[in-house]
Amino acid sequence: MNQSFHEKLERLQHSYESFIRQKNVEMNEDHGIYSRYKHPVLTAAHVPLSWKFDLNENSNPNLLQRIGFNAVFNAGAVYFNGKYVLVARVEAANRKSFFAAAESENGIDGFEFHSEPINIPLTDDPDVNLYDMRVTAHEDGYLYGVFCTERKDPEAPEGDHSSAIAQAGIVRTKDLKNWERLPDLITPSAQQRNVVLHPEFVNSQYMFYTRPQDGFINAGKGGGIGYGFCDNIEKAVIKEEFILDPRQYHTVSELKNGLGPAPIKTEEGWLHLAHGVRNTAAGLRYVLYLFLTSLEDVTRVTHKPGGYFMAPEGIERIGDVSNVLFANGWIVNGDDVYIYYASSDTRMHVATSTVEQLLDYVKNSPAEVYTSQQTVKDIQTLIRKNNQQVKV
Ligand code: M1P
Repeated sequence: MNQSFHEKLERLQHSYESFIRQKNVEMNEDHGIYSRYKHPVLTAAHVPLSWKFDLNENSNPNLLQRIGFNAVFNAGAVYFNGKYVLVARVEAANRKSFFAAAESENGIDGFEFHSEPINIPLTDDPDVNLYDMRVTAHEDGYLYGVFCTERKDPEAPEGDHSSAIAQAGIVRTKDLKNWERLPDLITPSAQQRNVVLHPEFVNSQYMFYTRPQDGFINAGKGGGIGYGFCDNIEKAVIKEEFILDPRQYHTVSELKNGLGPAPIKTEEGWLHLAHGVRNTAAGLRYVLYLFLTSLEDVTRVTHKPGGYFMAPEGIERIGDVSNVLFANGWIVNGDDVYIYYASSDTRMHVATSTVEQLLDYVKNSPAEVYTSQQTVKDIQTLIRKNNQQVKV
């Protein structure tokens, strides 16, 4: 109990070091599409001690934590200089989110934060809160970060301290250390979240995936995952938005959806990871799904399996906002794919798969059907195919 400052510090450092050096363990799952891992890859407990404690005995003789951290989640991801880098949403105890990069040698364990969080420059209209960066390595040579920037709604009625305006902020870097802020994206929609930059020019223009929404929480009339084009990323204006992947009644994304990371280019099309949201008696449920768009026309969906690809399981179900899986980062390295997903707005996990497995899943799983009867028919088709094979 009566430990000296140095004993307390040594105990803290020892438990922190052994925690971040913990090896991860691949879990076997019968579906064969991807593997989960036993331990989350990045959490509030990974935040360095020097961000939390004043480590000077004179100014902090009781070695009390000075700054608290609530969660680390919704990370963008990029393979950079031979390292797997996550640009995570770190939420301090004061509710403010900011970005911090953490890197690992193998992408599944050993993630360590860079020495300091990322300081995003302000625009003329200062942001109150920043979150959910999508990192895109664009063919123009920059790494772009497109993120949600939030400010209080100036039209909020007196006494309403919750209404906010969400828009897409844009930064770019070449070294993940110095970030240049560009003007926020302008679109025809009242609010935007889940905006993502496509990695290649399309007809010599920058292409953004959008998620038009009427209000801060509700997508309202916003029809789903959208897209639009702009000529100049340094003053990005989308004049017209189109819908790529609509929301539909009685699907996993009937309430809202949003693109995750920038799509992966494969020989058979652009592979997209997205989240879908539906309402339940227990609140909103966020799941992940995949779809493929054409290489010739990136705005044409060629394959989309019905239902979800990943849904919250076990401990993933519980957190600050429970029953949520959200992914805005993945890394492809050769054929291997590292899917970085957050659970319940609390912690980051990894799931691994391959381009081959994901394309097989996307192309050969039954497409969305809209009735119970058609669902039964899909199952019967599979059973009868299997029965025929048994007879042969
Ligand atoms: O709380 C779940 C998620 O809610 C929002 O996502 P969306 O706009 O798609 O509903 C975001 O605030 C996201 O950060 C959060 O994880």
